[in-house]
Amino acid sequence: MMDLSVTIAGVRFPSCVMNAAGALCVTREELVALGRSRAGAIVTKSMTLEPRQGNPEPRYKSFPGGSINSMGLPNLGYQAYAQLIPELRTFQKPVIASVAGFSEEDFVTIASAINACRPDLIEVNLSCPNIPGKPQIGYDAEASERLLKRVRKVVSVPMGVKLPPYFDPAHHEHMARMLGRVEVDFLSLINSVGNGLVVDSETETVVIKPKGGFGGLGGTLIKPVALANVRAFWKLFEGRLPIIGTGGVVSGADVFEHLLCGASAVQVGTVLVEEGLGVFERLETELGALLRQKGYPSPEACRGKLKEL
Ligand code: HRO
Repeated sequence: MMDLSVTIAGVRFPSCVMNAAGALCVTREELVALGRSRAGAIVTKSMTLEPRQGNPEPRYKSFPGGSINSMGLPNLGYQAYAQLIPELRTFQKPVIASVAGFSEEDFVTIASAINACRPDLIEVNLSCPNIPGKPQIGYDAEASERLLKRVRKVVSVPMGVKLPPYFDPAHHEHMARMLGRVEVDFLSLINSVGNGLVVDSETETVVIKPKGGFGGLGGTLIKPVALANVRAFWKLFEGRLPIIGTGGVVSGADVFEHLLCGASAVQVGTVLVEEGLGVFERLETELGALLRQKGYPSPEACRGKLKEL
């Protein structure tokens, strides 16, 4: 089996495939299971100040081509994750703590307390699409800059930002200029494509309950959006800011496409929920075989090497 380890912001990952925040990573049991699995890291559910039940069910549904969710940040609250981090650090892989909140103050409080537990990295989630009445912070560059500058001051471990998808080069450029003014160490691209609507024509209904059926889209159908965002930020930072690609990874070939676009590693959400923890070994096998067949000795060897016509 090919060595699929990678280094991001100075941290070594034993494999370049890990879970996406939100996917099978809310409870202690789920996080420990990720630790025991072949996942390249343990990424936590985005945490808030208080424990949360999340939105009413049904709130996740898969369909041919992807998934829609409006979980509403169900999580144990940051103090529970702070207590868990020492145990999670005993697995031989990085722990990435995903931090969320409902105000700038929340993010600072949580990031500061979690940083003190020394996760290997912190991912600041600026892109939850599912809180009624709360727009995604990542669509407001000025608010994002204010928040990230405050969080940066209290975080000493490598700090990354989980961004929503953008659909215009002007937005990629505007965000990249903002991120250049904040010392971020990596990017996680992309969160779900927010506020999609899936309809069941048989029952003539929406398929999830919160927000009238609107929710974040994931899975195969968002892969081109994810690849475009990985590529756009890779180019804007001239390959000097590590990117974790998320969106539409179902096969080793999908991982390879993210790497070609500039990702250093990838995260899996929908396919992990649908297939379970065995997905990590399958993706490693598929990616390893594909890289070997193409003559690449490592994931790093193909990073960013996408050819243009
Ligand atoms: O919990 C959620 O509803 C959720 C979050 Cl926080 C997020 O960042 N992305 C998503 O698709 N769902």
